[in-house]
Amino acid sequence: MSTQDHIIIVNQFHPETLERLDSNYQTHHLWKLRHPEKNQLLESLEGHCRVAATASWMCDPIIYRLRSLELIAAFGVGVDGVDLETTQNLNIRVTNTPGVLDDGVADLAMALILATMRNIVAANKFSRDGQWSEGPFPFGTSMAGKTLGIAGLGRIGSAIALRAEPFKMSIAYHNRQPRRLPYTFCESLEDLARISDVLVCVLPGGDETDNLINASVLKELGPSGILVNVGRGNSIDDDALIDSLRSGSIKAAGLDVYKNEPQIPDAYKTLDNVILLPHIGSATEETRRAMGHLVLDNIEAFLQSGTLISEVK
Ligand code: NAP
Ligand code: 8YV
Repeated sequence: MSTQDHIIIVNQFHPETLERLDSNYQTHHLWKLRHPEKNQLLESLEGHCRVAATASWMCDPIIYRLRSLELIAAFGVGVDGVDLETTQNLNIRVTNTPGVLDDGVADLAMALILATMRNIVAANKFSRDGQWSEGPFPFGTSMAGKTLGIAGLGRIGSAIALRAEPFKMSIAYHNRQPRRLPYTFCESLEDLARISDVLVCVLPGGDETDNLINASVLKELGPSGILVNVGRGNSIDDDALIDSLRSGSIKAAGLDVYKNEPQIPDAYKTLDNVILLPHIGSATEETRRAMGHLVLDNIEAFLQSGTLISEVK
């Protein structure tokens, strides 16, 4: 391994991975600089820096100015932070971290499904506030016999389906293309919502998925329906979801992701029937470490042989 290779660290992501990058390469932390200094750094690296590492959900477009840049190694699977049209035009290759986070994100989706169906957060408060002595906690909803609809049945969606099966849930899904799986395929999100008791969104970010979970999908989900989002916040029409939760036209929601993170629309915080998590789907020690390994392995493979382990195509 060469410690002579220069790597731009675009932003702050996983501290342990950043430490490994710092010890393996000559790193340049772009995020620590102000704008004029960023330009100076890029000029000084021109011609002898080929690699940048970034969080997958955000990047700094200034790096596209570095003409010698050949690889952006992203920490995360959803590369909505990287401008893939620009990287393609500039012949910059992009890697992400697929697969290694499926279990972590699927576990969190199950936690949100259970927490919303059994109203776990409110039950905890109920116990602590001494309300039990005044009467029993309201009943929740059983998972067995219910239908879990998965919007975006890819790697993570499949891991969620595998977990939901032993809970005796039936699985239905919507993708652009049906897959060879023993689950019910729905041509549209409305069709999926209509037959779902719980609708889990695992759609990727980007223009194509903007506001796909809208008022008409939520209407089909209906007053006993639950929405969980562990994909990207842009897929949800927030106004429509807030209206639906407020009016009871859906029962509850569990959200891990939002449009303008780390901002969460204040209206959600006024509602008792929504659980709000701070984008922690992949946030376990083990998962984040595995993501970091894949970032480093991609960079090392590229520098050694020009190959990549997980290239975004
Ligand atoms: P994946 O394997 O590519 O699965 C995405 C699925 O979505 C595919 O099956 C795809 O099927 C479907 N899809 C894509 N665009 C669609 C559209 N416009 N309409 C309907 N279906 C569409 O990706 P993954 O690894 O499961 O990751 C999914 C997303 O989860 C990531 O992109 C990221 O945004 C999010 N994520 C969140 C966390 C978290 O911490 N909460 C962690 C990791 C990832 P078709 O191609 O057939 O449409
Ligand atoms: C992380 C994610 O929160 O992989 C993704 O797409 O959203 C999450 O794993 C993020 O990548 C951390 O930088």
